[in-house]
Amino acid sequence: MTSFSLAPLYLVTDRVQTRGREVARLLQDILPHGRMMIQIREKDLDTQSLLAFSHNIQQVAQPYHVPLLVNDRVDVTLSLNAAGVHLRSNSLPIPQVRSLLHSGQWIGCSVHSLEEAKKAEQDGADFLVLGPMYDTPSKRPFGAPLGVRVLKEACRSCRIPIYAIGGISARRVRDIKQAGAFGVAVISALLEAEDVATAAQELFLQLEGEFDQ
Ligand code: TZP
Repeated sequence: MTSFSLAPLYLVTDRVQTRGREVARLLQDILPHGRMMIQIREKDLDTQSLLAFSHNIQQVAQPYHVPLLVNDRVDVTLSLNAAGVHLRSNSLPIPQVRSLLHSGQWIGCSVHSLEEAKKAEQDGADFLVLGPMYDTPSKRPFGAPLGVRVLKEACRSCRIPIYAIGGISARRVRDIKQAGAFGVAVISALLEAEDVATAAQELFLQLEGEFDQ
């Protein structure tokens, strides 16, 4: 497997949140603007459709050396020889997944509290995605957003990189970085943008900015 390094922008796919545009087509406009990673998160696709979708994204991303992770599906990750798998709270446990992956493949893990973050780090996750940080429509049924205070505590308590997710836009990146996060994970800030190239440029500009800690 090619060795990759983590990038500060983590795009999470949702092919029904693109205003009717193909994710692969949008990526062609996004990828030239900076270093990112992609998580395939298409929970409703059957296995073969998911494999085909992911393979297509992998082909588009490969020339840019973009690490690709697959949500929950260790089998699809292995079949694509992807950079890693992204686990959710009801996925196979981290130690079991670790024993199935090749060395060098990553385990990213979604967490929703400080306690979950600490546990996932102890269990051997390579990086965490903590959220929802701010209000975001798809997560309203699960209660109030965590807010930057919890992010700050998690960044102080954990040594592995943490990405913030949920309602992240370019104008919120400064606060997220000042809280100590390694990066941001987004769906709508990129995939729902009318002009995805400009949206990507704005996010990269903010992510690369130097802020007072
Ligand atoms: N996990 C926590 S919030 C969220 C996920 C998958 C949705 C993020 O979507 P957006 O559009 O970036 O707020």
